[in-house]
Amino acid sequence: MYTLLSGLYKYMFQRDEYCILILGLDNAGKTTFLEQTKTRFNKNYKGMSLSKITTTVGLNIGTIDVGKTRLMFWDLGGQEELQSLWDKYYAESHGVIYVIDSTDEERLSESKRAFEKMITSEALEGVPILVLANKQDVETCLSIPDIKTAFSDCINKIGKRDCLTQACSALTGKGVNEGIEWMVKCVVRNIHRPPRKKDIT
Ligand SMILES: Nc1nc2c(ncn2[C@@H]2O[C@H](COP(=O)(O)OP(=O)(O)O)[C@@H](O)[C@H]2O)c(=O)[nH]1
Ligand SMILES: [Mg+2]
Repeated sequence: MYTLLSGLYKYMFQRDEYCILILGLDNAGKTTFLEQTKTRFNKNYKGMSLSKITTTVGLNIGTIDVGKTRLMFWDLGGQEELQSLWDKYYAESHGVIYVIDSTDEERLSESKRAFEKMITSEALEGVPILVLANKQDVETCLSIPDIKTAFSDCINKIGKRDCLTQACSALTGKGVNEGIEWMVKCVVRNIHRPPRKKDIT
């Protein structure tokens, strides 16, 4: 009887919570993506003006609910000296969103190096990765095939995990819902990292 009631309580009042890291070089659009996501998924959220976002030093946190799934985002600073802090968060995370600035060809190889270092980290084994080719609203930006070619020697390091490259504009919101919905599906079915159980508040 107790099991039945506690199961019912959990069904009614608990939600599965997943931690998602938002990584990528500084200026890639991570914080803009987080604000855009919160604006789209939280009905009453009045976000800051996207054009007024400034460099992140430290960490931005945001939460969205998609049905009974709660995603908690950690948007970490991407400057070189802050990248060394990323791996402190790996063991806690259920998914990674890696943001690339598709207009910055000059720093593409730097972004690839940071990506490679991240995906080869043992603490992230099996964790789904959404690669966002951001700033696709800029006409002269690199295309998805261009970016996939530049990142091609990372492919065999991705291992057994879900990985999707999604064209996106954090500024206009294009591709944001598709990316988030994909991530929700992946974390929910990933049996290697159980969610945290949280009472609905
Ligand atoms: N055109 C365009 N600019 C963007 C987009 N996303 C971010 N930006 C701009 O890129 C700059 C850096 O964005 P920010 O979110 O602070 O990057 P972060 O350092 O990765 O958090 C800002 O000037 C943003 O307005 C996008 O999708 N399109
Ligand atoms: Mg930022």
